[in-house]
Amino acid sequence: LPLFERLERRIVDGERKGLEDDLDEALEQKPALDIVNETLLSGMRTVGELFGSGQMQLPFVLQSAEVMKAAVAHLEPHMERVEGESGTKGTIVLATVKGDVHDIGKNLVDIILSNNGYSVVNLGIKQPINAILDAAEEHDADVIGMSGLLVKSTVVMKENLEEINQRGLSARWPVILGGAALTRAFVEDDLAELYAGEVRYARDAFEGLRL
Ligand code: B1M
Repeated sequence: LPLFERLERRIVDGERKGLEDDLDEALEQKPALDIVNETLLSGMRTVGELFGSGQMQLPFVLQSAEVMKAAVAHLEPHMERVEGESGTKGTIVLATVKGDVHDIGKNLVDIILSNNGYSVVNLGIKQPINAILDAAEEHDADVIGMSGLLVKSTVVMKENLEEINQRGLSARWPVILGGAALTRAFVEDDLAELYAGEVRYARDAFEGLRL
């Protein structure tokens, strides 16, 4: 297979051997972020479709995710960064919500924001709202970012916003929400209506950066 098709295939097949060599070759032709966005994410989309239609079993999805993570880790040092202002633009506390283990997208958001001058406190996966609010307080965060890929995570996000409201903290923390199960309309119409502060939807890591 040609290089970029082979790389995409590696994600789908969860084939790690020779990954780094292919990525190095790809880096000679394209910026690291283009490789992520055009090739690797396309492979992950295929994995999602195969899994969703019952053509791929969970352990293989996990393998694909591992290869995806290894690829992103290999590419990260090559990603463009804004020099000389690391962490000076503001602080975001970032977490995958309670009950959800998906973290590839969240970690991409971390990389993109960190490389562009924001300080990111990445709490990891399955984070209850208490932990998110404690970290936001401790780090004097400017924004809270929540990620979730499961449909049930959209419910958790709603409950989290209600909890922030109830604690009277919504004016203090604007919230950015992202993840494949959300829609812009759900966040910016339904959730924005119930949240007393500002809540916005980010379709991808770059929209997160812009917000
Ligand atoms: Co799971 N999984 N998974 N999974 N998985 C999905 C989400 C699913 C859609 C697959 C499918 O059925 N087609 C489905 C959810 C269905 C639903 O809820 N209706 C699903 C399921 C069902 C499950 C399990 C329940 C399976 C099971 O156990 N039977 C289980 C859940 C466990 C749990 O969470 N409690 C599970 C487990 C797993 C693995 C562990 C095997 C693995 C995750 C590994 C990991 O993350 N460390 C996995 C994977 C890999 C997927 C798919 C195939 C790919 C997800 C991914 O990494 N995409 C996924 C299919 C899909 O999404 N269509 C699927 C690449 C990533 C870069 O995209 O995270 O969307 P994404 O991030 C994007 C944007 O959304 C955005 O930016 C990123 C791009 O720039 N973004 C943000 C994300 N967060 C943001 C935050 C922001 C801003 C932007 O600001 C705060």
